[in-house]
Amino acid sequence: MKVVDLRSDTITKPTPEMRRAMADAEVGDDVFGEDPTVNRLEDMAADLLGKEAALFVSSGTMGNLVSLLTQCGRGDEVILGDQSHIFFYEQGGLSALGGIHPRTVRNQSDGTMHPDEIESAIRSDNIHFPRTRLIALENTHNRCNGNPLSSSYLQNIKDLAQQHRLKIHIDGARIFHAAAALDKPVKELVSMADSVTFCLSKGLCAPVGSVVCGSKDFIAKARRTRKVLGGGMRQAGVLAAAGIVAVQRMINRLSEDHLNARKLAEGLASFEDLAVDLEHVRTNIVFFQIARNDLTPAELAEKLKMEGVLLLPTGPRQLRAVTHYYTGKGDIDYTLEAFGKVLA
Ligand code: TLP
Repeated sequence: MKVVDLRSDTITKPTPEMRRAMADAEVGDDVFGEDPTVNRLEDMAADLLGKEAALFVSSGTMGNLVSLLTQCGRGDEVILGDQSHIFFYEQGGLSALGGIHPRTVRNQSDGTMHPDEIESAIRSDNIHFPRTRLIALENTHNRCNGNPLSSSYLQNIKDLAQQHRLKIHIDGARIFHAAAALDKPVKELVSMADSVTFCLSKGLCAPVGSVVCGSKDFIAKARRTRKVLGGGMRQAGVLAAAGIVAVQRMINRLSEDHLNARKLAEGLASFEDLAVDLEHVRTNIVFFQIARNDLTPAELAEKLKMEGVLLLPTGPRQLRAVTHYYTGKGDIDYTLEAFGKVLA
């Protein structure tokens, strides 16, 4: 049976070109800084994002953790969204491993945190309080409808951070999706960040890996943090080779995924039993709610699975669908037909 897997854009397997590049990759010991393919990927990534340097890491979670552990000390406080991936899905690694205190601010449905709410969360100099060190943003914002954060919003946060001498980290797991949706150069969306992580393995089809970018000094420190976390890889060029193809070939096509997501969202909205916030479907992530009481998300996902469509239940009434390289136009029609059968 044909299967359309919309659970995540992390499910994408490497393309034939990536597999060839992996097989042919020149490698060396990256802990000695001697893997030419890793070095090339890091140079390309730094260039692309307009930063001085970059560091290849195993995952988005490791990229965020390495960044926060490098920017903050024990007892420092990070302001971040209550729906952010770092807060929601990373086992509280920042406090478990770094002794960093998370201070959550409400995420609005577009993924922003209101600047006034951020400002009132910033600690004053008081012996009772932790020290606020950093604001962490997420762009696009996964749990907030995959919404991209605009340049003007990012500029406001930069001004706020400067005024209070705070650092900024961007979890840019899908930063190229944000750039495509906003039609802005990615450099503009990360220029205010002291550190930024982007993922090669979501949407861009590489099998493994993320890249952390920042100043030379920050990356030198981040390299030490990666090592203490056990993330010093050796002949990692076989992985970086796929990452290079991802950066060269996959970024310019992301709008196709956005169009497919839009088509899917509009199709889903036409079912009486489903509710979709169409205004917020701007990238490759579609959240929708079940508007009847006799069907749970797990039951709906199970029924759709029998029809060859895989989705992720994400809340008491909610499911998520994510489009990606392997979601063709025909697959959206196939998915909507499956919904038609299951909801009939
Ligand atoms: N997100 C995954 C799941 O963990 C939910 C997904 O399927 O969307 N930041 C953001 C914004 C992410 O969406 C993710 C992965 C990560 C970080 C973590 O990346 P990995 O899985 O590489 O550690």
